[in-house]
Amino acid sequence: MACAVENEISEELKSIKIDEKHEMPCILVLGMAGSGKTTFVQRLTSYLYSKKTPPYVINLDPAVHEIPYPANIDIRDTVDYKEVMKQYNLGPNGAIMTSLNLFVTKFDQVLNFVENKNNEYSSIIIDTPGQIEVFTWSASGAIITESLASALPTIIVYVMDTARSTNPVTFMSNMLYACSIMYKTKLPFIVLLNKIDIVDHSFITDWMTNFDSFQDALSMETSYISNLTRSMSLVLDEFYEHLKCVGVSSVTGLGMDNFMSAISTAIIEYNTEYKPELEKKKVLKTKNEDDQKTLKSKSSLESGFFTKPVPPNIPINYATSTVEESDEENIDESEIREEHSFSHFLGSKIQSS
Ligand SMILES: Nc1nc2c(ncn2[C@@H]2O[C@H](COP(=O)(O)OP(=O)(O)OP(=O)(O)O)[C@@H](O)[C@H]2O)c(=O)[nH]1
Ligand SMILES: [Mg+2]
Repeated sequence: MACAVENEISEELKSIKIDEKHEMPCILVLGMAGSGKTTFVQRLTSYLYSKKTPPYVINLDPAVHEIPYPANIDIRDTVDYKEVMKQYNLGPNGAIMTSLNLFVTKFDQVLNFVENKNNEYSSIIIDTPGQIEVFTWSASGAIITESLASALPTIIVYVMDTARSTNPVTFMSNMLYACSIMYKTKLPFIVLLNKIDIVDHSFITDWMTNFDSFQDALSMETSYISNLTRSMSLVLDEFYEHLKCVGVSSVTGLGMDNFMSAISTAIIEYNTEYKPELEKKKVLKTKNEDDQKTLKSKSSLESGFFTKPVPPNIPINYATSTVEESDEENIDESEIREEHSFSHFLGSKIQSS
């Protein structure tokens, strides 16, 4: 059965590669520090190689010491993180952010390069820095995500440490983070419940589908946080409904077939839901830009039409003040004339009465 599924997935990946209409999907791996992003990228890379559908791998973590997979593009080849720390006098997080900012200035070249590889690779996998907020809440992270999403079917894979989520309050805080990233990126989203070789992820699936079971787990908690968590679980109910969760062990490779099926569904989702939205946005953006341009040219035309011509060979400041002064003189003269005629009118009225 597993073998049949594997063959089906591998055929699916081949068709993604061969069919010109299909662009290779971009899998953006995000997650809390130590959740297993890098190990998962390594696992996925070797899985795809074993299916003869090699991926194009990009490392965006400038601070990583060693990477256990062959990276086609490595941020460390472009930016020296330690040098950034020294030269800009920054701490570790500031240096990661600055390194990303420096790298993003070249990202259009990376994108061009990647797009040209469409026929050679099955997908793009991107590993991100451990300090998740540095990527998800920085301008460079947003630029990278948006430019990828507007060019290729981009899917966010949020890696969660299952073994560290057995506490319902910890699980809830992690889910809230996932939720915030999903709403921020507005892209197809997969929650990867990693490290299932340590703890099976069925308890999380249960919590997400069965409200009572989550309440039972929470009953052990006595702090005020448990009440908040209870309310939050009700709020997140709708979020859970549309969420794809897959249990994987990046160390043993367990659950990789399910992950690939989730990716196939996410690609369809991107093409049917997200792409039309993105295209609508693009059209609206170009329309706004065009409107802005015509408005600018119209206003410059109008201002040109109503501006009094500047006499030649006279400095602009001087010319303008002359025009204004002569205007004032005109107003004064006409006002004086009006005053005269009004007092004349009043005088004649008084005389006649
Ligand atoms: N048992 C087990 N350990 C795992 C699994 N995935 C990752 N690990 C371990 O978790 C630790 C962190 O893994 P990394 O892949 O470095 O995690 P990361 O998210 O890339 O870490 P940062 O980039 O520093 O945020 C390592 O010791 C891994 O061996 C897994 O599926 N099972
Ligand atoms: Mg890592």
